[in-house]
Amino acid sequence: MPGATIEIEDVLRQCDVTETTLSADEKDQIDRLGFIVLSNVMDAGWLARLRTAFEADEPSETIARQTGTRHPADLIRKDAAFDGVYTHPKLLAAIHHILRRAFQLQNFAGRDPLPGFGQQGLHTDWMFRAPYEPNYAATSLWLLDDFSTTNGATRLIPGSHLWERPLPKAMQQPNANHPEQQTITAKAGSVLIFNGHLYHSGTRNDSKLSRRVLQLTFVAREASRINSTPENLPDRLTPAARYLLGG
Ligand SMILES: O=C(O)CCC(=O)C(=O)O
Repeated sequence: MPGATIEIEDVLRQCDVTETTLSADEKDQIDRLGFIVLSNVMDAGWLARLRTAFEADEPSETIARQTGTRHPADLIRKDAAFDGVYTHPKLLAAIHHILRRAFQLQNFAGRDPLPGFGQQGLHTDWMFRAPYEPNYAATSLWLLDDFSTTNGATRLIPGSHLWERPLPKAMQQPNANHPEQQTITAKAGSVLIFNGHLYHSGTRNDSKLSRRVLQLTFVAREASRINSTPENLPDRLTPAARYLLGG
């Protein structure tokens, strides 16, 4: 019905999210550790389509030469293969479990640290918040390549989303390592989802291999800086997809 309002509960239902989309163990891991790795989310055919669409992004090549990291952008307008990413039931169930209220996408782009590049300092994806405050952001990385210990995989500090004090500035420098940090290794086709208040970062790609991910950050709807439907969205997008994009 034109003009009908849609709520997050409708979106979750339309995207096939139910109470059991995540198991009790998965929810517990997200609560305690602040992250989860889901294996085999993308099958070989979908992975191949996503890789091809990722590589079709020519302007990002220019950016790569300057920063050493490619960031293919505007993905939704470029290829329908991306539609199933930000509307995936497991992803939405995990994001809703973290944020517990209406949310939307804040950022959806590729990230590909080329050999020799990609080291970041440990950071969170949202400002530090007091323990009594809710979570404001949640991020997901979709692995288009394997994550190994040498090709620039994500590092994170399990449980740091529950800290009552921010990480000291010196520990946030790219060359600093935290004793509790863990490097995530996983197969292409996996999805890493983490609380936006968890300390994490990309690491330097010390291999000759690529380490492409799709990077999605969701934020609580009331805190989003996107307050209307983005322009020129493809006609094929469902009402749920449009809502998730800020409409
Ligand atoms: O690509 C990664 O491993 C993490 C990237 C990240 O944390 C960022 O770009 O803020």
